Amino acid sequence: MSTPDARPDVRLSLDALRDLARGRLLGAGLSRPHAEAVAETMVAGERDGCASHGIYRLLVAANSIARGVVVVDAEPRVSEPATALVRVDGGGGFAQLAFESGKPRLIEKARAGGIAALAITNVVHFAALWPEVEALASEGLVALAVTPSHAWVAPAGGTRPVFGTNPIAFGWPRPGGNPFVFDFATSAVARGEIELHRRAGKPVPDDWGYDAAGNSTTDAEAVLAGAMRTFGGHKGSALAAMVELLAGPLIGEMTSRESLVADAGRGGSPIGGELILAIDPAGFLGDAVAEHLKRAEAMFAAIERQGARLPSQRRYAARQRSLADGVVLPAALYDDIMALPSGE
Ligand code: NDP
Ligand code: PYC
Repeated sequence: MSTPDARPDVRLSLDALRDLARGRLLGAGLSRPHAEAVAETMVAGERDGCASHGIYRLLVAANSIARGVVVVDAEPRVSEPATALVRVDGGGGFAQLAFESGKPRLIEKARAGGIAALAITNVVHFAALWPEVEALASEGLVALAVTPSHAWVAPAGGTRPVFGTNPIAFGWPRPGGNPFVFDFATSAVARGEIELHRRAGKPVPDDWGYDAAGNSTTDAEAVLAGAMRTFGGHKGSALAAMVELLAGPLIGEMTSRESLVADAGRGGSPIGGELILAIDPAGFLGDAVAEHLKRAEAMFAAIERQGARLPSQRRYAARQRSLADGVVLPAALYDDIMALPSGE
């Protein structure tokens, strides 16, 4: 990969970015349905100013494909093991198409029964979770999504990796507005952020992780080779364990340790599952939904009245700017992407 230089950054419209992403994913060998689904999440990440899970992920996805971690033409298989459950076997492909395949039945079941769960299994996962919970909350549902990754993160009190970076994403519908959404790793920061620091040759804060000997370090490369820290000490550590359990053993899928073993040193993205819960507020509240969603709005207003911001507000503002002006890619990243073969 190239190092940062003084060349000008590259501005692209979202349509041009989508074409670029789809073309490179096809060039890497992905089938068209996968290439379109995967490109969409990368474009959404870049559009919303999420650099660690935006178009940079093209390099990550291409690497996983090149190393034989991904079934490039997998066809997700949807089943319904119980009234409130949807299961999608992703067939070893990327997670995005598996989610798209299960989403319609998840929504229908949540509306019919008040609550439903989607277990996605047998997928390769490199993406942010907010596009999924935002999509469900935009349908009027409350949503929670979790997925393990590779064992990169030490439990609080230890210095050797056990957990993945294990994100938790939550979405809440807001009448007449964008949903309330948060989505963060249970590690101090997403691994992608440390990778971006390494690419840029920048040090990381000394509370992001340890080197391989268990010492705190500001060297991004050393943290990547050592262990990351959980956020919030024992609290993040327990939440990371919860994510492992919910999207691992509960749905018959791998923990982050098992995912790393399955990777067998190839350096691909995490392999395993994801659990998504969807709750229809009307299931609990019936005709009183509007009244109680209004009370949620009062809470959001109380947060904002203090000058504090809601999670996802920065993202929605970035989205507006990107829709109007396109996005700007660092020259080195653009060059690395352009060096990938195009399939269009
Ligand atoms: P951050 O620590 O940056 O936290 C992101 C969340 O916190 C966003 O919802 C963000 O909203 C909100 N937020 C940030 N600052 C504030 C603030 N001052 N006030 C209110 N809300 C705030 O993210 P991470 O580095 O932990 O994770 C980044 C991404 O990495 C996530 O999308 C996650 O899904 C992804 N990831 C994926 C993994 C996988 O295995 N697939 C593993 C780990 C991470 P906003 O966006 O509006 O700023
Ligand atoms: O940034 O930690 C991360 C990550 C892992 C898998 C996808 N993103």
